[in-house]
Amino acid sequence: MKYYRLIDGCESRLAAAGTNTVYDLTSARSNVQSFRDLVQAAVAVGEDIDAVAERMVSNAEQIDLSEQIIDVPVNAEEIWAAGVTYRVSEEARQSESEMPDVYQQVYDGDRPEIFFKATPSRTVGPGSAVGVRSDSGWDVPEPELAAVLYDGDIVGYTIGNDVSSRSIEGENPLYLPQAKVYDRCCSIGPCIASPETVGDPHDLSISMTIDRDGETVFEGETETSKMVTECEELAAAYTRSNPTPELAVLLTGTSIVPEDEFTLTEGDEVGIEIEGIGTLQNGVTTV
Ligand code: DO4
Ligand code: MG
Repeated sequence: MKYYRLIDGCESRLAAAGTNTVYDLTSARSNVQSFRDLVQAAVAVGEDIDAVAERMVSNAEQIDLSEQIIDVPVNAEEIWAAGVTYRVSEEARQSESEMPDVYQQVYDGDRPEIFFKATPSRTVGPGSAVGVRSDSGWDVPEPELAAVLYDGDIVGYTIGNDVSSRSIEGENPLYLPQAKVYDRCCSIGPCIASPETVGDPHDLSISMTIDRDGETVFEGETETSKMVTECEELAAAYTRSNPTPELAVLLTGTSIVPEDEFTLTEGDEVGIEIEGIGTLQNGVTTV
């Protein structure tokens, strides 16, 4: 199943989408208002989230998702990200950087690059604008498969946009936190797909389009099979010697990089689609 967080006035509701039907799970159990509530219920009875949700749907109202306001699908305390997990990312960073060797060493090395990306206050959901920094001249969206972790274990997958300043990171790799962490630097959504729904996370197509003034200015697609380090290994590297929060999101690295001449501009519309999960749409604003 796929799980959506809906805005209902000041409250939120949890919806579950099967193949043809979407159910308002909160209408079946008023204390299940979020993905966190569902996972906690599943952990308490030792079942997976789909099994718990499937028992709830017989008492749940059916809804039309197109009439709903969809929010960030999970209020994770921390969002982290892996880097240089696809050859295309390694090559792009080598070409932008004054210090290219560090990227090759990470791509070839045993220890993956894992970095802090965002807090909830810096994260936007579907339909909201992501940010490009006012002090950056070269910015890109980074379309990434994202794992959702509960107590360090993967409990679902979503789509992440690791919006990044290539000019700031390119100037010096030690500027990475400023290239990566700022207002509206991250988007996740539109839903969380259960591991059973996604199937093999390393066998998914992923594509990105960027529209400007009604015209498509970038289109690219690839496969998560090109990822050099698997999601479980990235999650293990993130949680090792690191007390992780109850809920966290781990972006798994970018697989599509626009050509060097491209930079994101205020007003652009970015669409990222991952097979089995959906499409994450965001505008762009200067922050
Ligand atoms: O090394 C810098 C960040 C890499 C990254 O964000 C990616 O490969 O997606
Ligand atoms: Mg990235």
